[in-house]
Amino acid sequence: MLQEKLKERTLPPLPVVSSEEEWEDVRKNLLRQFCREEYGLPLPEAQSVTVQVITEDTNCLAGKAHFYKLRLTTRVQGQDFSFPVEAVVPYRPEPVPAFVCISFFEHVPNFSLPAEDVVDAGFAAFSFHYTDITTDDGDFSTGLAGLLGKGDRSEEAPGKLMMWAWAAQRVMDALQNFPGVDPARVAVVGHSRLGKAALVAGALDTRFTLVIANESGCSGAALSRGKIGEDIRAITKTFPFWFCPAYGAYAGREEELPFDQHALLALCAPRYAYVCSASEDLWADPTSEFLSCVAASPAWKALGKPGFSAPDRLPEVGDAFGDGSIGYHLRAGAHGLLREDWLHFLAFFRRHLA
Ligand code: GTR
Repeated sequence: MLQEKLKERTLPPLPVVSSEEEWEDVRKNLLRQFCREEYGLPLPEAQSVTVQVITEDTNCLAGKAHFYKLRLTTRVQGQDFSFPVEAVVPYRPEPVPAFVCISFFEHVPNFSLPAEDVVDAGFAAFSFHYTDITTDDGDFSTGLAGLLGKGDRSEEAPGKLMMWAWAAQRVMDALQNFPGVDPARVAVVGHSRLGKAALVAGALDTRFTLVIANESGCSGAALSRGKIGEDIRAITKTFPFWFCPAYGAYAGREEELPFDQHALLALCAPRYAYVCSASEDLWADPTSEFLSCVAASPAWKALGKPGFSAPDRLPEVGDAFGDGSIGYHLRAGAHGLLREDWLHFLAFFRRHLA
């Protein structure tokens, strides 16, 4: 039944590969296409990242965790760019897995980060506030955009999603050597526009072992072809600055895209990906998010991984599919990142990577 539904979407097929080496080449080409047509060219990596502890509390959550208020200073193209990060790291005998949260909030915990649940499950969380990187508007003259982009809005110039993704990668740089954290088990997570940014970060940087896109919708995890709610015309009209200018050419012309968003998910293979939808979030379109997981699955299967494991039907509210390499759940309610979503991420992360 799901294959029939997918046929209606007339997706460009994923390239077929038979080995991880072959996949690496194919992956790079696919990533290049996404950059050129949708998100813009990647920013230069940092030459160095230094971590300064601004304040810390060794008795966080009544003694369960170490809280940090950090400042990360990145050296990039001979210039410094710095931003704040807040973190909780549970006290455990062994290094713990961690989340990098691209966040709408400045502090930890916050309305979208149930830090105590995360800590109790044995995970650390590092969170940065997205507008500390670059403003969420068409201003490309300040913050990271001003520093690295110099106001460039040529066709393939990076949009804001690419810049938030870059910052998540810099947090990942810092985690390569952070007390109590295992850099081999780090997830990147974001909600909505920041779920799109998390997918970009996960596509660019294979050090993220799990990529979580919460209700990322249009130009995130959801298929563009046949999507209801927000489409490329709507998103590039209201938020042209999230993307490279070239993406605007696909407004109302989804069929002409050389890829669809399932291929962005596939760029996580053979690592793990997690997609979630909320039943009332029709603007994001849960069905198109779910079908994207189905369509991405062959990328994992080709590499001998389980892919997406779900029954051959559309999801019902309350369903959670966590057996495969791609996890998915559909919760009741409206657009938002809730504790309920986090409990699913924690269960998936523990099941596959703890
Ligand atoms: C909406 C936008 C979506 C989604 C959301 C959000 O206005 O249309 O693509 O990203 O914002 O980030 O909350």
